[in-house]
Amino acid sequence: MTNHKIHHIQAHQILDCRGYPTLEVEVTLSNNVKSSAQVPSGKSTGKHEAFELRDKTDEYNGMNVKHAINNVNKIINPKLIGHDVREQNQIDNIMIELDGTENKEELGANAIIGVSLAIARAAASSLGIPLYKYLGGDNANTLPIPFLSLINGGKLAGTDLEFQEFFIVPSNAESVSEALRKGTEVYYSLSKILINKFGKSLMSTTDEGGFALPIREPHEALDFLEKAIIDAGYEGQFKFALDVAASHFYDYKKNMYILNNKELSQDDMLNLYTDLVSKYDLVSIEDPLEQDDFHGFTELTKTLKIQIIGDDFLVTNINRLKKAMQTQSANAILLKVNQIGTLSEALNVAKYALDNNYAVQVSERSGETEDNIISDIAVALNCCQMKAGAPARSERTSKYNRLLKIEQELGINAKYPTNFFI
Ligand code: 2PG
Ligand code: MG
Repeated sequence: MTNHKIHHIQAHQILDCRGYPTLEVEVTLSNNVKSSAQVPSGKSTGKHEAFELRDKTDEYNGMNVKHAINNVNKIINPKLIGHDVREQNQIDNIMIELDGTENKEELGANAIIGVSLAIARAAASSLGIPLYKYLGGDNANTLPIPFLSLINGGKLAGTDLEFQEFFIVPSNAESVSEALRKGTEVYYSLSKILINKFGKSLMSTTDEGGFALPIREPHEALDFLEKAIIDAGYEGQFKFALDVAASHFYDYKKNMYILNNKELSQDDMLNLYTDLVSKYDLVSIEDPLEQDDFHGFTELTKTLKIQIIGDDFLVTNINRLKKAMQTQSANAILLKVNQIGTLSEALNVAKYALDNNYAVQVSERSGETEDNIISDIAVALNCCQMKAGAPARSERTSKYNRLLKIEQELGINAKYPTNFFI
């Protein structure tokens, strides 16, 4: 009789891909199974996200997480010892109650999510099944279409390009491995184009491994992507997507978007998107408007008729998702586990979305670690889409590599969607 009880939980500090401290949490069970999880961190965060606890001391420029680590080791650990690790919901609820605040500011969402993810991994290991099967059951076998973020601006780059992410979306691959191969080849051809155009010294990458370019206009970035696809020999085999992250260039006093020193109203933004959709094969836009503009999202979703994803807008939060559904604002939600702070809450939001015809895109954070749990979550949900940055740099490729591993493991049972959008 296997004993799946929690024996000990221990957090320690590691560094994320930006060199900032974060937590790694290790769970040890009575049967000696050990599993761990590492906690990611956002930079272009939504104002309604769960609270990330940082120490605000001199160490690491105020970014240390000793307090959050202490909360895991001294407060959460003693409360969870002896609990059955398979009781994910119950364990998450204990932590939510222990924290006692609306946005997890007492213990820190970074402390809580680290435990929550490590618990899920330990349960799967203890049962001897892969995590995607543990979370999604026997039907968890659809690999997601990877949204590959090749050019970045906004808060993820030190350039004048305000839109945050420009993606290529493989649209006619037969498997995730084929999609990744073609996407990565486009990344190589893009880098050649950029060296020719701007010179080697201007080649720099951003927080997510995409390129940082001395350009300002969204259409310039899309033109580079189009050319890179053609040069790689894949004309017509990719579509495009954007994460605009519009809140960060919204002026709350003027109620205007400030793009390239011009003031744009909500209508102007809608016209800009309509124009881009008519010129490029653009199939998905994330956060096209300011994060509290439900009315604007309704208008835009109705008019553009493509996938509109809420990230800062919906923050993986069930209440905001329900409000969006009532007002028909957006038609997809970005799923970031640390935005809400427990795995159970994140999975509930995702299932609620999928059950009600909202699409779900599983996402990394700009401050990532080598942890690849989001790939298992994407497969568990059969949600058909995932973004993890550029297909370069280990904190990104760890996720894509995990998809390749799952594809191998599933063998002939692996499915790959022909389409992701509504
Ligand atoms: C986003 C993300 C990740 P961050 O806005 O979607 O791509 O950025 O993790 O900084 O919120
Ligand atoms: Mg975003």
